[in-house]
Amino acid sequence: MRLVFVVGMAGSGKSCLTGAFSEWLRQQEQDVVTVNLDPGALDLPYEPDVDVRNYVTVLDVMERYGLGPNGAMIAAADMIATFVKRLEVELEALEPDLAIVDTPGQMEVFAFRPSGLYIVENLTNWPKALIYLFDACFSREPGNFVANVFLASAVYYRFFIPQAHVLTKCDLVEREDVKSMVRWSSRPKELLDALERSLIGDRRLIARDLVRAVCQTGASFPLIPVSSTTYEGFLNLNMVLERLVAAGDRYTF
Ligand SMILES: Nc1nc2c(ncn2[C@@H]2O[C@H](COP(=O)(O)OP(=O)(O)OP(=O)(O)O)[C@@H](O)[C@H]2O)c(=O)[nH]1
Ligand SMILES: [Mg+2]
Repeated sequence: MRLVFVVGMAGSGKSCLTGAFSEWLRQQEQDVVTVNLDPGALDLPYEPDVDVRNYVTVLDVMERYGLGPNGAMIAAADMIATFVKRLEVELEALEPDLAIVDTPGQMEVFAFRPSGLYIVENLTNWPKALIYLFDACFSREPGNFVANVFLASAVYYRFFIPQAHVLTKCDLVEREDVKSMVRWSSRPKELLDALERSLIGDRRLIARDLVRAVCQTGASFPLIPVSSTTYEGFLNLNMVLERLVAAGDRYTF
């Protein structure tokens, strides 16, 4: 049994990837279940097997405590921590080979509040990994790509579990752009060259320093291009996840 958390910026494709990748894995005869940890989700593109909204929803929290949507989102995400044991009982009863966990829309609520770390550490003692999503539409600008690299390293530094990096929505951008982003992700020199061409002045200097700082940590972010619409790249993603979790070590792909 393994647990894989799907994390990325708002709208980066977490829920679609959870739905499409689980569907693809089922077609490969894998025993996979989906977990929704987003208490604010209204419509999901999949039917979760375990759903935090059975315990807490953002709408309920808004009504009960008179909070606005943002405050209620934070409160609801923190409340999830108190339901971890119940979620775990549900998951263990299903005994899947793999559980894919969709996380709250606003990544910072999950990644940078204490409750998110508590959930990742305490939801089962199964081997765990994380998929960090780069939205191809957002990341094709070199400056945005660097911002995403920085966020991906912050998430790795935060959870410290094996982390795979996925370029989502590849069906929406040109093939050449996909190739460029994949090259930037494994060859920092090419990313630095792209920054030279696209940014000027202090922004260029800062972006360059950010890339170098991430390189110095030794973390690497080779991107796996995927599409939740065409299922492109799911074979690669599955292989990387199997290697990551089997290795039982703490490093990134
Ligand atoms: N064409 C295409 N659209 C995608 C893909 N993945 C996601 N989308 C679209 O991107 C939008 C956001 O996708 P979601 O899966 O809801 O993203 P999310 O990260 O779960 O979003 P929040 O939970 O609201 O932050 C939706 O309109 C999806 O239809 C993809 O691979 N291809
Ligand atoms: Mg979502």
